[in-house]
Amino acid sequence: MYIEKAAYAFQLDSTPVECKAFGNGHINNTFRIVTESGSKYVLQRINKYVFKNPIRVMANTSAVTNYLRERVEDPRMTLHFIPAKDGRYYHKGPDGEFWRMYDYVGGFTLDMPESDEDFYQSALAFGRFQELLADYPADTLYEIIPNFHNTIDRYKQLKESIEEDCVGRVEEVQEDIKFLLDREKAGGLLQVMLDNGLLPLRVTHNDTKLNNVLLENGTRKSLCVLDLDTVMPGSSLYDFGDSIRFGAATAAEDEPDTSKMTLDLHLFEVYTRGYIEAAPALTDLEVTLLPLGALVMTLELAVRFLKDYLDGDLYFSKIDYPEHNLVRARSQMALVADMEKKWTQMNLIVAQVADQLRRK
Ligand code: GN1
Ligand code: MG
Repeated sequence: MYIEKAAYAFQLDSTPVECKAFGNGHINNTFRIVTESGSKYVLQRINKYVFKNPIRVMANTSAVTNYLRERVEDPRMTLHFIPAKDGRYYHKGPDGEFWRMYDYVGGFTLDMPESDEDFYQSALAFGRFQELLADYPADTLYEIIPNFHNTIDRYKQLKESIEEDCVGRVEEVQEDIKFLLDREKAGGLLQVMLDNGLLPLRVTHNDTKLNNVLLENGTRKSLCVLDLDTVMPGSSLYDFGDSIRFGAATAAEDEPDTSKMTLDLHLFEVYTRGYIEAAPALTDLEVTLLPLGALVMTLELAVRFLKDYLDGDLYFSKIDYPEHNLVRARSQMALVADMEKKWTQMNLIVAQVADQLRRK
């Protein structure tokens, strides 16, 4: 297999001797490499269907991590990409696939928080990421996936897929479509505010799931944020919202029993506290709109999963059974419905936490 050969292309400290599949991301293929001297690295093949221009992905991620390296207290607090033997931060294989390598620093990731503290630590990690990059010129970064969190555009794409109905699945999802279209206006609100300058454009991570935070073995303190492929200009509310969608939910993203899917208000408060504490650069409007960030991101993922189900699972192609993306979409819709029920409490929590932590 080419994986081992790809490993040889990078400037490792000695010969690679072990290579094992690693991690559980939806998009890239990841391997852990051990060299003769015992050093460990992470090798990834970049998904070219999702990332049309892997060279730009590596330009963004290497620029941001090199910037962060000069500002963190501990080198483990940012990823460290390893150049290939030709000095580039990627290696292109003979089949046109792109590979990249970074230091493996140990630690672990979680799909569900095991304690409040785990989730709080993830909020600190994403808040710090936001804060450390507050002065980074966002407009110098490539927009890796255009309109990635532009929910207005996501709705447009969903409607196109409904129109095309290319695998004949539209009829069975009429109620789901109605649920999403009924909320189209709310879904587009953040984008409207970004477009008219009410919300600042920031360097954002854009994929702030709990399992993208590396925790230190033993202390369980957050070390750094992983999976920087979608780092690009965006809104802090996307980052906050995606963390809540994934980590403050009472069930997994693909839980088939939607009655199990609710928002845990206590975890919502825990994350809000950590994020506001670690990112004082947030504006008052950003803080006020944090609950909307959670709602919009959850709605957006429902739209994306449903669109992909209608397209025949082209984007979220790692599915375990034919309805997997429909199940994912429905779990997200259940979470939206529960957030709507808890809307007043969510806003009250944010107001109270902000009052405690941001009082001048
Ligand atoms: C994808 O690769 P992974 O699993 O971290 C997706 C995110 C979704 C997420 C849903 C580039 O992230 O946007 O929120 O799945 N990443 C991309 O689990 O589309
Ligand atoms: Mg990931």
